[in-house]
Amino acid sequence: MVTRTALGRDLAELGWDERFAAEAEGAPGDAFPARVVAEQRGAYRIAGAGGELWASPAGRVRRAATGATELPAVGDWVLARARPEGDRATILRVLPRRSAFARRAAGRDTAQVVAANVDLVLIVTSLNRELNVRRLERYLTLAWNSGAAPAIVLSKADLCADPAPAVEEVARVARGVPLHVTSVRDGRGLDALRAHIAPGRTLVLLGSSGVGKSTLVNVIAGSAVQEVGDTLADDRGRHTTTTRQMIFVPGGGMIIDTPGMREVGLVGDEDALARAFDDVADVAARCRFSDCRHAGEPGCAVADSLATGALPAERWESYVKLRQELALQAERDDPLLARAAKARTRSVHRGQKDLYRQRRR
Ligand SMILES: Nc1nc2c(ncn2[C@@H]2O[C@H](COP(=O)(O)OP(=O)(O)OP(=O)(O)O)[C@@H](O)[C@H]2O)c(=O)[nH]1
Ligand SMILES: [Mg+2]
Ligand SMILES: [Zn+2]
Repeated sequence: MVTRTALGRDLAELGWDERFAAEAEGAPGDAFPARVVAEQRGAYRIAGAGGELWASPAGRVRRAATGATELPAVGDWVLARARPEGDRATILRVLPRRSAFARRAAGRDTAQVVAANVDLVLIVTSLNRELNVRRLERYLTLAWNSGAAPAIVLSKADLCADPAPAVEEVARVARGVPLHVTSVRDGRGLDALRAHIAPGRTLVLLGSSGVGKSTLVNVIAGSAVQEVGDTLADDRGRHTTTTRQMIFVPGGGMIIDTPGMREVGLVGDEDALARAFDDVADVAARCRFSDCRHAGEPGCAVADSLATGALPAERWESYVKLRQELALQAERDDPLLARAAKARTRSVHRGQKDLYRQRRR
C-alpha cells in the first residue's frame, strides 16, 4: 500500500493513526489511504500523501451501502485507487468511523452523516437571535450520539448587551459542556476556540445559517478561505455555505465547515439522550422503582422534582418528546422492531376481534 509519495502531505497531520492503519491492513497493493475533504453532488475530494484529487465510490461500494450513512462523508478515511487517467480515483472502501455526526435531513426519513471522524463538535448559536435551548438540546443529543465531544459557541457577543443570562440559560441544558462566548468584532473567546485546534485533530462547526460559522473558520485559519454572508443578510439564513468542506489550519488541525441546518432530526439511542439530559437521568435514577414510568407511581423522584421545580417542566417535556421521537425512528429504522410493533398492533386487533366474537356469542 502506498502511504507516502514525493508530494506527500503527512498522513498523521490528516488524522491518520495506527488504528486506521490496522483497519487498512490487507488492502490491495495499489490502494492508498486518503481523507474525504469535500463532497459535491456525489463526487468526493480526497486528500492523501500524494495530494488531492476527485474520487467516486466503486460500484461495489455503492451497491453494498444499505443507506446513505454507509457512503463516504466528509472526514471519512477511505482506501482509494488511482484511475488510469491519473487525475481521478476510485474509492474502494470506507474505513470504520471513530465518530460520526449524523442527523435526519430536512424532508427525509433517512439519516445522513454530516461529518465523520471528528474529535470535537462545535455547536454554534448566535447571541443576537433568540436563543433556542430546545434546538440546542437536539444538537447536544446528536453530538453525544456522534462519539465526539461537544462544545458550544455563543457567537456575535458584540451584538448582545449582556451575554450573562443567555450563558446561564445554556449552561442549564448543557451541564459540563464547554461554552465559548465569541465575537470576531472584538476578538472575545477566539483564543479559547483556537486552543481546540491541534495537528491531527478535527473539529466540525454546526448550526443554523448566518450564525457565523464560516466567519469563525476564516478567523481561525487566518485567511478568507470560506465565503461569508454579507452583513445585510446577517442572521437571515442566506445559506451562504452550500457544501461541507474540510479546511486545513496553518500549523496543523482541521475544521469542517457545514451549510446551515434547517432541521435537526434526531438519530441515536437512549444513551445519547441520557447524556444530553444527564440532569433528568440523575433524577429518574432516584425513583423508588427501577422501571418507574414516571406516570404516577409512588416514590417517583421525577414527580417530586417537577413539583418542587428542581426539574423544570419544559426540560422534562422536552426529554419526553425527544425520547418518543427516537423510539419512533428506531422502529422505522429497524425492520425487526417495526415488525414487532406491527405484530403487537395486530395481536391487539386480533384480541379485540376475539372479544367482539365472544360478546356476539
Ligand atoms: N457582529 C458580528 N457579526 C458577525 C460575527 N460573526 C459573523 N458575523 C456576521 O454574520 C454574517 C453571517 O456569517 P457567516 O459566517 O456567513 O455565517 P454561517 O454560519 O457560515 O452561515 P451559512 O454559511 O449560511 O450557514 C456575516 O455577515 C458575518 O460578518 C460576530 O462575531 N459579530
Ligand atoms: Mg457558512
Ligand atoms: Zn419515576
